[in-house]
Amino acid sequence: MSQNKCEGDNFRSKLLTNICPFPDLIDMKIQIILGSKSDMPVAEKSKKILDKFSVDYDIKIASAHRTPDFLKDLVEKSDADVFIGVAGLSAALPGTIAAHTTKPVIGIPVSGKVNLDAILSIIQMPPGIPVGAVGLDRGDNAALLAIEILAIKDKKLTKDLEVYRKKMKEKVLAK
Ligand code: C2R
Repeated sequence: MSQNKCEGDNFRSKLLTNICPFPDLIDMKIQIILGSKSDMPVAEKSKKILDKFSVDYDIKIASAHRTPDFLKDLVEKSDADVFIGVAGLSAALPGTIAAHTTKPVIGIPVSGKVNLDAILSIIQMPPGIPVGAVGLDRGDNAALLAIEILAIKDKKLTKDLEVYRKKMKEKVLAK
């Protein structure tokens, strides 16, 4: 059971008194954070994979640039095992998430007019604060990588990943 201070006997009353600002974070494995709601199509790809593997997740919009305090609070209070940060343009978001946690962070650069701006912002982290990066708009791969991290300690997820790859292989060979 997680140690989120929002849970327990008083959970409902805490909710009512607004002590618990992130009630849906409880027992959640993956926290997806979008820099803007305009990034939602990329998160939809992650959702599809996470739903397929029945992995719990939560999606929030929080920006390193626009809502720095909210983002810090969200990351520090989260019980998630893995974070996924989705951002375009000058994509400080995944790196800033990583600055507030020692848990693994996967960054998804969102495509735009330039593309390299977001890719390099996520990949070129200074030594000491790593962020794993997937390709442009690759919400699906970010979710799979997050599942692979969780699967290290979860035999069922490992099995499910094996089945997923087997089906993918069969599909490729059938063409
Ligand atoms: P709007 O569509 O809201 O103008 O956002 C978002 O991820 C989005 O792709 C345009 C783009 O700005 C990005 N954004 C960041 C950050 N906050 C928003 N890169 C950040 O903190 O890194």
